[in-house]
Order: sequence, then C-alpha cells, then structure tokens
Amino acid sequence: MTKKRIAIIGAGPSGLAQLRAFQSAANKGEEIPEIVCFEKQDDWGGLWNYTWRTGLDENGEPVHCSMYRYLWSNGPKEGLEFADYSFEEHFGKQIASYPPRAVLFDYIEGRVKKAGVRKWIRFNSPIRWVDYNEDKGNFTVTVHDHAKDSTYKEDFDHVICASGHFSTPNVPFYPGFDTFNGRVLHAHDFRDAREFKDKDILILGASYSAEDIGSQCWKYGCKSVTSSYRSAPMGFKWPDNWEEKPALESVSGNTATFVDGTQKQVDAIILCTGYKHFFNFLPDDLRLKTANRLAAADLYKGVVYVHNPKMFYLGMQDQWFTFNMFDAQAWWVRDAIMGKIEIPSDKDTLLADVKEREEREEASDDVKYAIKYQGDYVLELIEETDYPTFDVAGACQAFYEWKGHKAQDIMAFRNNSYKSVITGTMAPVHHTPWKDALDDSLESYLQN
Ligand code: FAD
Ligand code: NA0
Repeated sequence: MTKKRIAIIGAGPSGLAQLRAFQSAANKGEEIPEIVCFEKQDDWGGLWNYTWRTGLDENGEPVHCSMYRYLWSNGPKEGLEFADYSFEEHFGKQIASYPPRAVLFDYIEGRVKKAGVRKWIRFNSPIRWVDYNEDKGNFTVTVHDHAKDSTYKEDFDHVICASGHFSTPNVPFYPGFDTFNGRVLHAHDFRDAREFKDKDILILGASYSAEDIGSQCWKYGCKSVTSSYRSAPMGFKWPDNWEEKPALESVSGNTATFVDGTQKQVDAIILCTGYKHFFNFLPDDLRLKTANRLAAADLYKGVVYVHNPKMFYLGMQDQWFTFNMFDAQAWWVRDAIMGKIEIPSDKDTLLADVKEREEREEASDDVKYAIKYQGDYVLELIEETDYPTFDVAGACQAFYEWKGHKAQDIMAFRNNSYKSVITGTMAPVHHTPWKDALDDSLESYLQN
C-alpha cells in the first residue's frame, strides 16, 4: 500500500507541533505517513520569527510577523511549557517566568532541532490554493517555490492548516484618519516603541495588543498614552500619564474626539483592533469562517473541519493556552490520520460536538471559567493520545495568579514567578524589574 501523504500549511508553533507529533510516533517505531510542511517564510517559528520588515516581504508576500522588539511573553511561561521538553531541559536551568520573544523562539526551536524535523519543511513556499478532488477523495495543493520562482501542484490525502490567525489586521476607519497629521498604523506593523519616545499616542482597542503596546511605549519613554475602548475599559491602575477614554468618534488635524465629548491632542494612532481569520488560499468549501473565540466554529474537537473531515485546522481558537494546546491538537490529529482515533462519519454528530462546545463557552463570562474551559479542552485531547499528561489544573492556577498580579500592578506583573507544572521547580525572580530591563536579548535575560 502506498503511504498516505500529509500537507501541513505553516511552520509556526502549531505546524511544528504537528511535525514533532509525527516524529515522536516514528521514534516509537510506528509507520508514519509522508509529511510535507509548506512555510512561506525562510525560517520556522511563525509569529516568533521576528522581522524588522512591515508590509510586504522580500518576495512580495504579506509580512506574517505581528511581533515587535522588546516583546516579552504576556502570560507566564508555566502556562505554555511543552510537556515533552521542559525549559530546564532546553536552558540547562530554570529561568524566569516572562521570557522575551528571542528566548521563547530559542525554546521552540530547541525542541524541533532535537527532533530533526527541519528536513520535512519546504521554506519560501507559500500555498497558493488547495482543491478537494471529489472523485479521488484527495487534495491538490498549489505551491509557489520562491527559490526557483516556479509554481507546482502536488496531491495529498490530508491537509492540516496551521497558518495562524494573528497576522491579517482588522483595520477600522474613523472619520478624519485620512487627514490626520501623523502616523496611523495597526499593531501588526508596530515594531519599535522607541519610535514613539516623547510622543502623545492614541491606542484603539482594549485587549492584549492595546495593553502591551501601550505599556511598551510607556516603558520606552512616550509622553502619554490615551487608550480608547469600544466595549469596556481594561480597568488597570495605569501610570499617571495613561488615560482610558471611551470610543473614538473622529479625529481632526491632531485632535481626537471621543464619544463623551472629551478631546486629546495626539501625535500617532495605533490600531490595536485585532486580527482576521484569513485564508486566501482556500476555496469556500474548505475555508474556516469563525470569530476569535474558544469554541471555534465548524471544528469537531476543535480541529476537524466538519464540512470535510479530511481537512484539519490547528490553533484557530482564541488562546489562553498556546504551545501545549497546539501539541494536544497535533497529537490528536496525528492519531486521527493514523487511524488510532475514529472521527464519526455522521455530520450531525460532528456538528453536535461543535454546538455543545459553543454553548458551554457561552455559559459564563467569567475569566477563570474561560481559562478552565480551555484547560479542560487540552486535557480532553491529551487523554486520548500518548502526549505526556501534565498538571493542567496547575497551569490554570498560574493563569489565575497572573490575572491577580496584573490587577495589582500592570507595570510590574512580569516581576512575578511561578512553579513549573512539568518539572515542579519554582522559577527564579528575574534579575531586573521589567520596567527597567530595556535590553530584551536572550543573553541579558538568561544572566541570573
Ligand atoms: P503562527 O505563529 O502565526 O504561524 C503560522 C505560520 O504559517 C507562519 O510561519 C506563516 O508564515 C505560515 N503561513 C501562513 N500562511 C501561509 C501560506 N499560505 N503558505 C505557507 N505558510 C503560511 N502566545 C503566547 O503563548 N505567549 C505570548 O506571549 C504571545 N504573544 C503574542 C504576541 C503577539 C503580538 C501575537 C500576535 C500573538 C502572540 N501569541 C502569544 C499568540 C500566538 O498566536 C502563538 O504563540 C503562536 O505563534 C501561534 O502559532 P501558530 O503556528 O498557530 O501560528
Ligand atoms: P489583540 O489584542 O491584538 O490580541 C491578539 C480589540 O480590538 C478588542 O478590544 C476590540 O474591542 C477592539 N476592536 C475591534 N474592532 C474595533 C473597532 N472598530 N474600534 C475600536 N476597537 C475595536 O486582539 P483581540 O482580538 O484580543 O482584541 C481586539 C492576540 O495577540 C492575543 O492572543 C494576544 O495574547 C496576543 N498578543 C500577545 C502579546 C504579548 O504576548 C501582545 C499583543 C498581543 P471589542 O469591543 O470587540 O471588545 C506581549
């Protein structure tokens, strides 16, 4: 019998989890399918693969990166640690709890280097299109090879889409943006907080990007932050030069006017208004359409596309859990593809699973409920595979404490440390408080 062929779209944390999942089965002597991972960038790591570029990349493709210089993890690393590869294994010691981007990139890369899966990835290879062939029951994938500047097609038995959903910006318009006397940019294009030193900045949005980009600009010396919320304020105890305003009404010249009638002079406007699930390489019958929520639409078990169960999606949920959730999903998808887990053949059963997850998510607005909801999901998947189980309740506890620490002091929460649920070791307190640590390099962070 010929081997099944599997296409993975994207070599970010989700796609890499899928490669590691198959490699770990091969390591145990199992016969695995042929794996090809297509990555549009020239390196792995997804959003964690930082670039200074914005707009279009060197090949004319939209830049994927939404990360910026000086980005430190916004949640404790104890909530995302790989169960099969601890921080202590990678760094040879326990490290502090909120690593900067470069440190997390190094950690992600360490596991897949050890696994030896780079050979399965074709870099500089954006997927242009995917077709499902009803007659053959397989997929034809069209790829652009930028190295050769040629386009080719290959057939696969399954497609796993791991292309991420925090890269295509959601960009609203407000009256006066077109005549604003300063820069208007989306968080996706924000790279260096020093650009806004001594500036009065306006941030639109009230979620993680708004909180963190505002905090970065504050840390690196902006004159003031005004953040504007559409639904509800973030409500933290902000520094004196940070003010929360209700929704923006319009701008005129450099004056921003808010719906309560108040005004503020600003030099730049940063739209922290979220991202779109955007798959311009997928036809209508394969393309996921979902809001950014914990129970993503149309995904049985959060991963199987209900309208074509040979197609899978990884990491499409809104995320409390990240790397270890992608692992749980990847191990589960591997076992479904390898016939160890059965996907119900009846579409109503798949849809009922989605509905049940949506209703359970909607049952409460409480943050702790949401964290536990996703923790339960991670546990549900790992219990069905051989992914090493871990203390998910302990990881939820780290998230609850993190929430408390943010409420206490939003500019100091990253100075706290938590206990690893993988090795049981307490993280050291970082050598420098976050607000004073201007160098975000790996070398500086690991100096303890
Ligand atoms: P991505 O990381 O987005 O990777 C997707 C990959 O698919 C990319 O390499 C991309 O080039 C590739 N790709 C896309 N389209 C194609 C195509 N057509 N063909 C081929 N390849 C394609 N999570 C945390 O745990 N901690 C944090 O501190 C944290 N900070 C974040 C900060 C920001 C600003 C953002 C936006 C997100 C942050 N996240 C954080 C969440 C982040 O979503 C995950 O950590 C993780 O990167 C998601 O992995 P992924 O593989 O699903 O997607
Ligand atoms: P994100 O904050 O980029 O995080 C993504 C926000 O935008 C909501 O507040 C929403 O308001 C608002 N919004 C949307 N449309 C708007 C409009 N037309 N006018 C005004 N406001 C508007 O995006 P979301 O979706 O959370 O919030 C959108 C991801 O990036 C997260 O997973 C986060 O963890 C990650 N991230 C991490 C870090 C670090 O680790 C930093 C940044 C981002 P409303 O009214 O819809 O609530 C450091």
